[in-house]
Amino acid sequence: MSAEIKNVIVGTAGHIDHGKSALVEALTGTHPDRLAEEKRRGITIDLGFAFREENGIRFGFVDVPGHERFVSNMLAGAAGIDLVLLVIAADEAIKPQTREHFDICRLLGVQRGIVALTKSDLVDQETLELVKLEAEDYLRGSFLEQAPVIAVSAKTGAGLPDLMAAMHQAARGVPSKDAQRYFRLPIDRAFAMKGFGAVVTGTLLSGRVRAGDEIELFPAGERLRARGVHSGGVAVEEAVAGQRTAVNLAGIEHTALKRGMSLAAPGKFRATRRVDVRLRLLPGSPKLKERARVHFHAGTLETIAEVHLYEAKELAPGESALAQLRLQQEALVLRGDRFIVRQFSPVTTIGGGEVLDPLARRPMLRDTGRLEWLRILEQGTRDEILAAMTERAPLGLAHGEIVARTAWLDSEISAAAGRLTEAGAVREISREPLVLISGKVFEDSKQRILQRVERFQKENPLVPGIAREDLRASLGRHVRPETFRAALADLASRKIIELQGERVRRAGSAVELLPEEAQAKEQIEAAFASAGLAVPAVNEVLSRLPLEAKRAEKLLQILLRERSLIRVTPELVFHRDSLRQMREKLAEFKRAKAERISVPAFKDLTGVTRKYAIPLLEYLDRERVTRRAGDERVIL
Ligand SMILES: Nc1nc2c(ncn2[C@@H]2O[C@H](COP(=O)(O)OP(=O)(O)O)[C@@H](O)[C@H]2O)c(=O)[nH]1
Ligand SMILES: [Mg+2]
Repeated sequence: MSAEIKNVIVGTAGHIDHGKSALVEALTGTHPDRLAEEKRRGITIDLGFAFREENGIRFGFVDVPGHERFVSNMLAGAAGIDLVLLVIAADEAIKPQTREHFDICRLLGVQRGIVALTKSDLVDQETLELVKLEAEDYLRGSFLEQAPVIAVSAKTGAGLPDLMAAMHQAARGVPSKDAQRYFRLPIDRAFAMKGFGAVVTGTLLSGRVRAGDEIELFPAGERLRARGVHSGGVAVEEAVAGQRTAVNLAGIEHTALKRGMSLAAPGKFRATRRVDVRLRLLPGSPKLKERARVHFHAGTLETIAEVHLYEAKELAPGESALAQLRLQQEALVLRGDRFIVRQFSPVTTIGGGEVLDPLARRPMLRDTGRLEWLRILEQGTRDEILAAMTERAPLGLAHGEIVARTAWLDSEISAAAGRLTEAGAVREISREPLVLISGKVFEDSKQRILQRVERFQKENPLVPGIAREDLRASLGRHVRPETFRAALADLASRKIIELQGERVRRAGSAVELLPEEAQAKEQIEAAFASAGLAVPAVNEVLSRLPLEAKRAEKLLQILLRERSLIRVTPELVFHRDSLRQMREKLAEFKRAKAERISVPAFKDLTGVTRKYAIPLLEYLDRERVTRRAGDERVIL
C-alpha cells in the first residue's frame, strides 16, 4: 500500500430499513451483514465493515444497525468516523433513528458528512424534492447544513457516481488522524482465528502499530505483543491512524478480550472510573438529576455511569454543565474523548459531551479550585493547562501523570514546561524523569527551609549548621525529596545558604570569633578555671574584659553551651574541671570514710564557704550524685 493513500472512515447512520447496508454493498461489492442471524432476518444487528479504494483514498465503511434496540452497537461503530453517510429513504423520510443517529453524530463531534436519499427508484421526482427539502430543513444549523444531499438507488445504481464524487470531495477535507501520537485502538470485535489465535479489530484512532510491538490492554493493564497486523483484510507491516485495523495478539485467549476494551501504547495511560466532563443534554431530553444513572458510551465502550453535577442539582434540556461521571467499570478514557449518555430506562439518547479530566478526583467540597481547573482544561492553552495542573499537585507533578491526563507527547510537554519555567510559573525539580512543581510552592518550600535553618542556628549558635536529614525531616511529608534537593541547590546557588558536608547553614553565618573575642573567651574560662570552687561573680569577670557587655555576655553563652562552664545557680558559674574534681573528692570520701556527709564535712572536704557549699550540694542533689537525708547527704 503506497504511503500517499489517505484513509477515511465512513460511518453509515439512519433508520432501520432505509437501505444503509444495501448502499454499502452497492458501493463496495461487500454486503456488510456478517452474522448468520443478520442474513436470516435481513437486518443489521452488529457492525459491518467494507472497503473501497480509488484515486488515492481508501474508504473504510462502518455499517451500523438502524434498529433502536441496537443503538449501542451503532455507538461502538460511530467512534472514530471521519465522514457520516446519513441515509434517508426517499419513501419514508426522516424517522426516529434518523434523528437519534444524527444527534449522536453531533454529540460525538463528527465534522463532515453526506446525505444519501436512498430508494429513489421507489418515488416520483416530486416526492424526492419534498424529502430533500425536509432533510435540508432538518439539517439547518448543523454540521451538515452545507452537505450535499444526493438521491441514489442501490437497486438501479442511479446517483451512485454522484455520491462517490461527493464522498471524494468531502474526504479531501478530512484531516488525517495523527499517526505521530500514541497508539490507541478501541476494540470493537474480538475472535479467534484458526492457526492465529486471538484477533481484535477496531478503528485505529491514533498512532501506529506493527507486528512485534508491545501493547497494553485496557482496562486490565496487561502487556501483550502484536503478532501480526491486518488492514482492509490483508497483512500489513504497519497500520496507521485512520485505518480499520485487525491485530493478532500473542499471550492471550480471545475469550479474555471484548468490545469496549482498548489497546494502547504501553505504560502511558491509566484505566479510570471517574471522569470530569462537559455534559450536554439534548433539547428534547428530560432533565437530568444529580446522581442519575445513565448508560455511558465512549469509543467502543458501554458501561453505566452515575452523574454528579458540580454546578447545580439538575441539568435542563438543551443545557450543558461541568460534571463527574463515575463509571461502573474501569476503562481507558482520555482527555478530549467524546461520549454519549443514554437514559437508564427507557433507553434513549439524551446527551453527551467531552472528557476534560480522565483521572478525576472524588468530588470533595474542599476542592474549591476544581471548576476553574475544568474550565482551563476545556478552554486553556497547553501552557495554561500545564501551569494549572502543576498547581494542583503541591507534591510535584511527574511526567507520567501529565501524559496519562493529557495524552500529550514528550516534545509537547517539554516545550510547555520550558516556557513555564522561563516565566517562573513552574520549576523543574527533576529532569529524568521530569517532575514539575509550581513556582509558588517552590518559593514556599525555600522559605520554609530557610526559616528552619535560621531557627536552628539561633538555638544552636555553635553547631556548624543543621544536619541535612534533620532539616528534611523537620519539613514533614509536605515537601518531597526532589523538591527539597532542588530548593537546597537553589538556595545554595544564590548563596543564601551554604552546604558543608551534611550540614546546612545560612551563608556567612559561621561562628568565627574575632581575635579579641577569642582572647576574651579564654580569659573568662581561665578566670573560672583558676578560681576552683571559690568562683568570682560573673559580672566581675565580664566587666574586667576590654569588650562591651553585650559581646562579653555572648562569649559567656558560648562557654555555657560548650559546657566548659556550668551554671549552678543564676549567679554562680563554675568551670567544668572544678566540678569534676569536686565529684572525685566526694567519691574518694565515700570510699575512704563514710557513705554520708554533713554540710560542715563537705565544707572541709572542698574548702568552700557556706555561701558556695549549699548551692553546690543542691546542684549535686539535682545531678543525683547525692541525696538529702535530714541534715546530711547520702553519697550515691
Ligand atoms: N427498491 C429499493 N430497495 C432498496 C434500496 N436499498 C435498499 N433496499 C431494500 O430495503 C431493505 C432494507 O435495506 P437495508 O440495506 O438492509 O437497510 P438498512 O437497515 O438501512 O441497512 C432491503 O430489502 C433492501 O433490498 C433501493 O435503493 N431501492
Ligand atoms: Mg443494515
